[in-house]
Amino acid sequence: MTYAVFFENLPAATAPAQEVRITDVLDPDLDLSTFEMGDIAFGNQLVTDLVGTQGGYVRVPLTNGDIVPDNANLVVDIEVRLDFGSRTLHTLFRTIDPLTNNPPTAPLAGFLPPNVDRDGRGEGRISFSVQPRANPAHLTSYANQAAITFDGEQTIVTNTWINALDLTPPTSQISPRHGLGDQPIELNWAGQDDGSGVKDFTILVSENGAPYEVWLEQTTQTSAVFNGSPGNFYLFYVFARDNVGNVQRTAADPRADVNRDGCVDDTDLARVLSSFGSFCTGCPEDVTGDGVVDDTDLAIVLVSFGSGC
Ligand SMILES: [Ca+2]
Ligand SMILES: [Ca+2]
Ligand SMILES: [Ca+2]
Ligand SMILES: [Ca+2]
Repeated sequence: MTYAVFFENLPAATAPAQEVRITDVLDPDLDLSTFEMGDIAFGNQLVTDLVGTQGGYVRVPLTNGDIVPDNANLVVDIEVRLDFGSRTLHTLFRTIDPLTNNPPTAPLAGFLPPNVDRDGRGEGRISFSVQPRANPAHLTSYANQAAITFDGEQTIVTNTWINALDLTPPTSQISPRHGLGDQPIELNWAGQDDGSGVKDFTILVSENGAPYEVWLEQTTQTSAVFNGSPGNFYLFYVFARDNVGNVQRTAADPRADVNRDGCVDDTDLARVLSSFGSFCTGCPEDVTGDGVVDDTDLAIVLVSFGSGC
């Protein structure tokens, strides 16, 4: 995960900022050993010296003397330190007069001028990346919030940015699951997702027991009317996708997944065997939908055995 913390010396400020301090306590679910600094920027300067490190120090000559006349020959010292014990990233920008190694005495000297016209001259950022701990649990969340202090004044906290892991696919159902093409078939479907939420659905249809084909792909609709051909028999199947791309488990030939759990296994086989020879209309054990549970249905389950599991 990559984070950036932005800061700005407000356009209404009366003087450039000489010192900016940023602290950021990193979420307990992050693996600090994977921490790496990214680039640092302020005004028109891009500082890449600390990229890939876990901290360090860099001295950057100020180049904004035309905007801030008092800045001639000044530098900004940037120090980044990751305290593993408190899980805190400390970043300090300090304007320094290299002749004295102290902050400049001119009151209008400083590395970050007021962000006049919002043109970027008074903006800065730090960036870093850090990875989640290994094998995170579903719904683990990663919260980040930084605190920024200008010239020892009041501390401003940023918005809290939250990322959450969604590791499980959604589920969905369609009704009815079968119908005759003699009249339009009104279909309704719905889905549930634990995490990011259902994004869309794909609806499959099987005509007269043939393998399923896509009817509606990745639709956000939850109902539609299917117009078939008179005398033909149709089976319907839905699977859903969530907002981070987890797709509901689906057998390669969904006809064979009698109990609709996404996997063709001995449960499905047992249901076909226990109904073997019986007549039914639209029962899931009648895989082909021809009204009888027979060896054709059994063969489809056997050929698909293990699919989606
Ligand atoms: Ca957390
Ligand atoms: Ca999910
Ligand atoms: Ca199954
Ligand atoms: Ca059949």
